[in-house]
Amino acid sequence: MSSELLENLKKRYLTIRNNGLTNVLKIQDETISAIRTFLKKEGFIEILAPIIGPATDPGIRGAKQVTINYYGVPFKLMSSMILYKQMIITSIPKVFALSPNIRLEPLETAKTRRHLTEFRQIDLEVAHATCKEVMELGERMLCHVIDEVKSRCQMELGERLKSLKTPQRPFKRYTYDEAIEILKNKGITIERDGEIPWDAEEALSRAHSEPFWITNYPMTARGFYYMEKEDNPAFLEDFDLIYPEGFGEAISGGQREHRYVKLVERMKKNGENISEYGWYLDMVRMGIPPSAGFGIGVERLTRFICGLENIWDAVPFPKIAGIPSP
Ligand code: ASN
Repeated sequence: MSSELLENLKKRYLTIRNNGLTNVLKIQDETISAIRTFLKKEGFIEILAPIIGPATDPGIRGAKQVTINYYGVPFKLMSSMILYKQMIITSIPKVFALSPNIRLEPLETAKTRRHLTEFRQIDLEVAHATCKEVMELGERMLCHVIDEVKSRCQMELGERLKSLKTPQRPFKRYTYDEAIEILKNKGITIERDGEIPWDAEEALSRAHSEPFWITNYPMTARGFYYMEKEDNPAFLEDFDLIYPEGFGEAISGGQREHRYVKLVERMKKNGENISEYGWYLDMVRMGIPPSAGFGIGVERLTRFICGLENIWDAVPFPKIAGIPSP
């Protein structure tokens, strides 16, 4: 990252005055409104997201959680509200929140142009739903948002208005194994039990002109809360949606493990300290409904819609790994 860019980020109070950013923020506002309208029509209720709690999402791809001292008790800043989504669907079967997340990403993510250490996701959960159902919902939601923003923000989108196309449904679906094969044919080899690295994911994204799904990531690569595939427990009932044109990951989600015994087994396999999950395990022991859901990153969606090179131009007050900006 150039030192000029670094200075720019630290002096956001100057760069925020340029027209480009004003347009982006108007588009972001319409994007969020369009998602809210869509989800409410689908019967979802919006709740207020938690910001701190005794435990948070450990499945954050190498990023670190932040712990604070809450009256003598260690508390976490939410890295995602997944555990709380499983709590709320015991009372509201279709729920979403605009949830702020903090993840101390590794320093090298400053170069991916799509990682923030403070970001927001529209996080949703549906009781008794399957992966297939929430993936279909995600497709309709993305198409709706693009249609709405294109009709409401013609001036603000400028040149991007022409190149931003409403995707064709249904989106293409690859399993993780198929994605690994495609990468192999491109000369990129990946261990079959890990995450798809950021640059490989970007290469895959660049090779597509429409968004596409990758399903069934390996159990060893993701959080304990995704259900194992019944016919092949080494892989999960989960999915990512990848934007085309090199923009990379859009959505991450899956079906949840709601069975107490299985969940404890998974936590142990993932090396979790069970004693840190007090309320969560008490709740699951009492019984929670099966569910599926996902989160869509708001800044990444803005970056894609606006066709921006850098994620830090898709947020008013960007926080990038290693840069102490306002
Ligand atoms: N929001 C994701 C989900 O619903 C979890 C995450 O952000 N890691 O599965």
